[in-house]
Amino acid sequence: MIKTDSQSLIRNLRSLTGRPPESASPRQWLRAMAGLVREHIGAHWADGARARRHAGERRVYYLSMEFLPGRLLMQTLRSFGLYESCRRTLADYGLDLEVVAELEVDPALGNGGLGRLAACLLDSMANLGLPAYGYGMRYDCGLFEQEIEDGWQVERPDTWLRHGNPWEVPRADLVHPVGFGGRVVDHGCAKLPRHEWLPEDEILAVAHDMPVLGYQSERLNTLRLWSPSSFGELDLRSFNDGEHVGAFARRNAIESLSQVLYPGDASPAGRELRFKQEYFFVSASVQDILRRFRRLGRPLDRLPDEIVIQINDTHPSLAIVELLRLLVDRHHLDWEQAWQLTRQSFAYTNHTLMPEALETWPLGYFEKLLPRHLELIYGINDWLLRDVGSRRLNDGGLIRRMSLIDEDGDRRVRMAHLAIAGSRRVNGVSKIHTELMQRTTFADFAALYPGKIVNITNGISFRRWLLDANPDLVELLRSRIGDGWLREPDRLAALAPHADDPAFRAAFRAIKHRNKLRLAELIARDCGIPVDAGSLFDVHIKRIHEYKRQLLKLLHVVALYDRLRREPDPRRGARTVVFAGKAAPNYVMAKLILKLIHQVAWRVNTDPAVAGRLRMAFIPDYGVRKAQVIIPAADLSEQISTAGREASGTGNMKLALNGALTIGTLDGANIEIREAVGAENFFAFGATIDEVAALRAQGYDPWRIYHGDAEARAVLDLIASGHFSPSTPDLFRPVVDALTSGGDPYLVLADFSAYLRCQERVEADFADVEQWTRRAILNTAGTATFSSDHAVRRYAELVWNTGLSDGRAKQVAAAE
Ligand code: 26W
Repeated sequence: MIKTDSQSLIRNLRSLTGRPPESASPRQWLRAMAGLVREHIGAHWADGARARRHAGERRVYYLSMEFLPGRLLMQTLRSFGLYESCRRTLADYGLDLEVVAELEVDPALGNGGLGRLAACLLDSMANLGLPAYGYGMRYDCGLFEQEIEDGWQVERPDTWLRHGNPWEVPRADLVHPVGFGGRVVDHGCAKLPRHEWLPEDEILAVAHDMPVLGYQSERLNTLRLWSPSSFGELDLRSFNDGEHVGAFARRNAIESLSQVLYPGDASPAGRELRFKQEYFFVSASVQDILRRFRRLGRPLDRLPDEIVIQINDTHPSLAIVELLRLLVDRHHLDWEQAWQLTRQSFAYTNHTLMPEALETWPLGYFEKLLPRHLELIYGINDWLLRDVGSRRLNDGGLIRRMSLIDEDGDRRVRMAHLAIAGSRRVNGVSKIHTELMQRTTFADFAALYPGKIVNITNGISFRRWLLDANPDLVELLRSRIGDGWLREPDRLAALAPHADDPAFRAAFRAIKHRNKLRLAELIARDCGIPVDAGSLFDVHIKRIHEYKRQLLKLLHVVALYDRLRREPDPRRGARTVVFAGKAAPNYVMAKLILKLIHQVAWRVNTDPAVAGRLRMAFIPDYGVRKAQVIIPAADLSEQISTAGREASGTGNMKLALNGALTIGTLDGANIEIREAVGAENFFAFGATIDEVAALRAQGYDPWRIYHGDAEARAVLDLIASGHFSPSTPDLFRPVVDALTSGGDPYLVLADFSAYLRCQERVEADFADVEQWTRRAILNTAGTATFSSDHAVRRYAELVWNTGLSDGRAKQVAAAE
């Protein structure tokens, strides 16, 4: 078996790269291994799709502007039992599989939790044997590659397709035209209007398929990514006339659609491009979904029985209008019937309540680019507001508040209202976030449609975040509780009693230590900073955003630094603070915070007074790949958002699963993690959501804290004094101002002293090695409920009605 796999590998190498094994480069071997895996995948892929078509199950379509699937090679080699043969074959030619595998790119087609959640849910759907498709955009450049120059973030294009994508199957045969602009004509009569949209421009969307594998299962789903086709788009006459640049104008315009994930939205052109991207990808997806449905030969009124389309935040919400348009204009259904079918076919996940992140689009964009959709939106709005009126809920302002159109200012479509009106269910991503949706931002909708807003707390793939990220720990777990938890996550709870076994604790600790050494190597390589794997590894890793409060963590570091400078305390344990995360390119404050992190790190790491006690590192270019190294090595997980701001968080789950203790506010999924792992194994601090509201109502005054708390004052003064930026002493003035005179909506100073006290407890507790390890193990054991398998089961029950009851899931597991 191994021998034939080895021969196949070499055959792949020759046919895909044209090189003999003796002279192939590591990258060529990588391609050959991917080719080998693809051979194994190929047959299953086709079989799986065919088998499902007969089964007549409802298909789940997951639409997302972001996907962060991570690397696939190692996981798939293991899944198909190819790991050992590849390792040996490569070794025969003097190569190390682990080193070669490092060359695989990590597709950064996403920004944060929402994109990674999409990947975890797809993983679980495949794992549970649910027939599901992911739909997204195939961006030519991922988010961006983050480089650090003199402590500042510099964005470089992330050319992830430079060496091709060995996993994707381009489907030149699968294209859909996507229209923009033009006008709407009415072919009907007054009684029976029949509208037709005549777009001015049409761009072809081409499918590219990526496999999505379940754990050791033969079930394979598809992630279908769209890119615009500019094939043949060259004005040959201009070109021959010497217009070598102008001849490519149209090609460039088309290609710009999929160039980057977040076109800078500071300019109107950037915002319009994002709007076009959203429509482009949902139009192609909805056409594709209808195409597949039509092949079944069922009448259109069966649509909601056969499909459900989950939209990941509002970014794909134009899909609702697109489906309505196709049903009415192309399939000539009556409006009311088409709308009811549409509403039953969609479900919407909300990931944020922050007003600035709730999407709205100016009516002007619709007038210019999607005139027919605008008519349909007005129709939906009429329907919605009639519904509101008929239920006598109106309290005067209600119609205005619930309307799809925000009449204030430049008149915009509220995409969240469209998404709620057009969905069978709406879910929040943690208990508290769902409650806030019901109680605050969407209270009117909750009253109009009782039971529509439901909670499905996020989850994470244990295959990715333990099996792939922490193989040593998986081996240890196998030796004690087997690996049934990879299929039935609840079995992880069986680990808890082992926390009382000193031998198990020692083994658990040894693995953590090895993981810390591995992270120390990464830090030495990427940052040139030596760190001590014996110290407390304290990690704050996530997008840089004021609500996530990297600043609160920084104030803590500065306070520690200041204390140690004044009185070096030999009893204090050593701590290594690790930051990682990207700042949005035009988020000025986030970039300044990132710079401050570097300047504080520079001081801390070079001041002999704190040497051996405190170290700090910022790991550049955070993504799935680096997360897989950082997370298994963490002792302390920082989840310190201002209460009410973090919808859920998923990094918090990954860290707890890998045996980090959390220090966190009572926000998002932290609340549920604390319940699951036990309050005694979680460091909670800070203002609760109600306290935050009360503070705001009273009129939060940061100056009171500044004047009343000597340590807060000392820390802010030290930053303001230019101590961390001697050559430009005023550099961080805006940061200090934001926290004080700016009124700080994120209430950093309000939580400062509680946070410091809580950190003192952390420090004292970390010194008790045995107890700490015990609590770390209980974190791993307690996190079972945060498996994305659970989340998918809940979606299946509460939202999709796909009949994936526990019974069926077990049946699936047993059959495999
Ligand atoms: C341009 C519009 C926009 C705004 C915000 C696009 C994308 C975003 C975020 C980066 C979305 C995001 O990642 N949200 C996170 O979603 C996770 C999965 O539900 C949650 O766990 C996080 O709390 C939430 O911040």
